[in-house]
Amino acid sequence: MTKCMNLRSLSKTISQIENDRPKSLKILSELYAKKRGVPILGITGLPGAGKSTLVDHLIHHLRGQSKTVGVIAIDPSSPFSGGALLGDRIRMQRHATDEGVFIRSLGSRGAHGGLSQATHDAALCLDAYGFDQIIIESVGVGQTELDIMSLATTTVVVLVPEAGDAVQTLKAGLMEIADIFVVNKADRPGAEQMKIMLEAMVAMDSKMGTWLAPVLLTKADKGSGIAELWKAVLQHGEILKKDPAHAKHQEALRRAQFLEMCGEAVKQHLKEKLISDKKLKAILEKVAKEEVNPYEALKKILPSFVRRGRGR
Ligand SMILES: Nc1nc2c(ncn2[C@@H]2O[C@H](COP(=O)(O)OP(=O)(O)O)[C@@H](O)[C@H]2O)c(=O)[nH]1
Ligand SMILES: [Mg+2]
Repeated sequence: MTKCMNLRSLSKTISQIENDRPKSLKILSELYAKKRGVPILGITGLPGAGKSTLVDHLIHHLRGQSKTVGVIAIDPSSPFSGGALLGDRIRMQRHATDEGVFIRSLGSRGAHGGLSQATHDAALCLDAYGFDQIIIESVGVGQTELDIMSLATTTVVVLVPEAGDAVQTLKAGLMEIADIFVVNKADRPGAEQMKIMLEAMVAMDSKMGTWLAPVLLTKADKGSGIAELWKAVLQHGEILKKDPAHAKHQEALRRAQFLEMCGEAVKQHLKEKLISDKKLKAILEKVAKEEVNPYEALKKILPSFVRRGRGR
């Protein structure tokens, strides 16, 4: 990590990008030029599963190896960066004065191109600023999480012994994103059964030659199982380096991200036009009042945009 790292300026940079992405393209471009490809560990699972507690202990473990850690804690349901996320901060409080640790919360507020884009940008900042490891904690396993977790090099899905039913319903999404399963709160009854069930699921789902997601038991509040979890994360990272499918996957990811960036930029451009262009604004109002057919309006607007945009 660079010695001159300034956590305050990092925090300001992330806010600036979050608040006005279109105006931040220069900063993002400079950050991208400094990008080193730091591994990202994604931690997801239902609220209360113990993700933040696990992250807190993982930070401790990594700091013990003199590794610096940047954490992004996400709660899509939270309209603010705070609120429900306060719990995450408290859980990781003991690292607040450590210069080698940076923790940033992201809610859905102010996320210009959506939460997934905001997370991507924040992760880029952490990478460019020189952290050795990035961790993203994200609540739940909905579509937003699937998008966010696609940024992760390794994804850990955290469950608890009582989550048997949830596993059945969330099965498809979970299987797809989990590189490692953690059954946390292993001090409670049913942990071993849960592990057996997950292992059976993994065995059924896996294709020959690919990584078999291990199922680990942890007691995060006691720091138990953390070293084993970190070992599995490193093992997964090593396997990825040798897997040709991983490079292809990364390419597909960058392609999708770029398309999303383009779409977002066009949307922004259109929004600005709708405000400044009287003719467009009039059409928008007519659509709102159901005075025109929106599909006809779109057919009318679209060619004019293509023409106007040409050659620029
Ligand atoms: N019994 C038990 N409680 C735990 C364990 N790990 C975390 N907790 C508790 O579970 C609650 C939720 O933890 P938190 O890390 O905030 O969950 P998150 O919402 O997934 O981030 C807290 O009260 C933790 O102290 C564990 O292994 N066993
Ligand atoms: Mg949490």
